[in-house]
This record gives sequence, structure tokens and C-alpha cells, in this order.
Amino acid sequence: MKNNILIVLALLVLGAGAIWFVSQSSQPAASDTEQSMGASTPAPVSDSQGSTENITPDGVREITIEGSEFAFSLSTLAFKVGQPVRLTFKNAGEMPHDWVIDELGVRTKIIESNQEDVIEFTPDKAGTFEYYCSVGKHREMGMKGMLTVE
Ligand SMILES: [Cu+2]
Repeated sequence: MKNNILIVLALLVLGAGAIWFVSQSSQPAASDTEQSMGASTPAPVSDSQGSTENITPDGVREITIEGSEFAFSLSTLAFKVGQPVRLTFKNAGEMPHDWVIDELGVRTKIIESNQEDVIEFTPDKAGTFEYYCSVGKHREMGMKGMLTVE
């Protein structure tokens, strides 16, 4: 008697397993494509919104700029007087680089390839200022850009 119950239970488990297996194997075609489409669609959106700049809840402007031979990833920037900036400078090149604005007294460290330096500053005056790399002749070779502060 006990053996019979065990056999019935075993058959139930096997039956449930078989039903589960069939329902699993019949679905992936649809759900996989949906998932991969769902995963790939939002990614570019968040990239284009978040990769280079963002404003934190406490009003800090976050921005990322990359330097390489011999240019910055952004050739123009616009900041606001009095709004704090948290700037991440990434060296995407092979040589050491930095990011400098003389008029605002702002500069990152000179960083090696694949390094990054984060600086925080608050522009205290309006104007148009050139930012540049102070290493070697990089500035003359095009490692510069225009910052407008309003
Ligand atoms: Cu440089």
C-alpha cells in the first residue's frame, strides 16, 4: 500500500515535471526575443542621457570628459555661475593628459592612460574660457575646447 502511494506520487511528480518541461520549452522562442529586445532597447536611451552629464538631487552637475591624442571628447562645454560641477576626466589615450582652465583656477592631475581623476569646482564668474591639456604641446595640437559660463 505504501509502495502504491509512492508510485502515484512519483507519477504525479513526473507528470508535473513533464508539463513544466513542455511549457518551458514552448515559451522560450517568444520570451527570449522579448527579453533581448527589452534589454537592448532601454540601454541606448540611458547611455545617451547618462554617460556624459547628469544633475544630482543636490544640484551638482556631473559630467564626464575624455582626453586622447590630441582632443577632448567634448569640444564645447556650458556651465552656470554658482552651480557646482563634478567633472570626471578620463584618459582614453596612450599618453598622459590633464584638463585645465587657467581663468577658473581649475585643473585635474596629469593622469596616465586608462586612469581618471574627479574634480569638483563651482564656476564663480561668467565668460568664455579655453580648457586644454597642459602636457607637452598637446594644447597646440588640438587638445582644447571652449567653456561658456553663464
Ligand atoms: Cu594631453
